[in-house]
Amino acid sequence: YDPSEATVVFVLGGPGSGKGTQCAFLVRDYAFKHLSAGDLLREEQDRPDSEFGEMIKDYIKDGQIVPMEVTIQLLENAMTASIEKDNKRLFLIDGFPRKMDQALKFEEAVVPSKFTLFFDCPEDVMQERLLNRGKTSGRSDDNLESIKKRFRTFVETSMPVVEHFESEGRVVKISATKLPEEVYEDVKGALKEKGI
Ligand code: UP5
Ligand code: MG
Repeated sequence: YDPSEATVVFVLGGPGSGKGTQCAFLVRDYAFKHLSAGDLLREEQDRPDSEFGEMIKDYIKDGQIVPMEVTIQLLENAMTASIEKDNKRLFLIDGFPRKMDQALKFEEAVVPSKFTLFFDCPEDVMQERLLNRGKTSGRSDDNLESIKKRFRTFVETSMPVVEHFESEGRVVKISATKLPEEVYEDVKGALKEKGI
């Protein structure tokens, strides 16, 4: 099997916009396999014999984007495993691509995405959610200093990816400020329109 047989929906949005939360609803109700790039990087970071562990740790704490070779390889491995082991080939790729080079490389070397779900959320709302989550998450980047850096990276580096896809008419924008279940109603409507 190879990942080019897959159907991919990118899930983008600022830090704390609710990507993971909405993906969890989708996995409950649809045949999606959820792949969070951030989760894959954190797993790789914690793998004892990883050659990238220290680098990933530094990038995440600093809100910087890990070099795409690492992230794309982790995604490809996870996609192949999902296709081979579970025969699942419908993917939600959460939190990736967050830089133009990653977007172009992934769509050329792995598979073009079907479309992008973009969760639109103001920074003050995201900040409150992340600080709140930080009380229990144990995530090294759920502190005010890292959060500010993540916002900056998002605006400067990741929004251009969303705008690029938008210019091609390949983005469904969803307002992410309502209750999780209310946001999810809009997500389901969007998927229906896309034939999923
Ligand atoms: N919450 C969610 N929805 C809510 C709602 N509608 N109303 C009220 N509360 C809501 O939600 C965040 C919090 O808000 C939770 O407590 C939730 O209950 C609540 P969540 O669903 O986790 O939001 P999400 O958008 O997934 O936030 P996350 O923090 O995961 O976003 P990031 O994009 O910052 O994190 P990610 O894990 O994707 O990336 C982390 C880092 O990894 C990056 O900064 C980067 O350094 C690195 N990375 C790369 O280098 N390359 C990649 O390709 C990907 C990541
Ligand atoms: Mg997440």
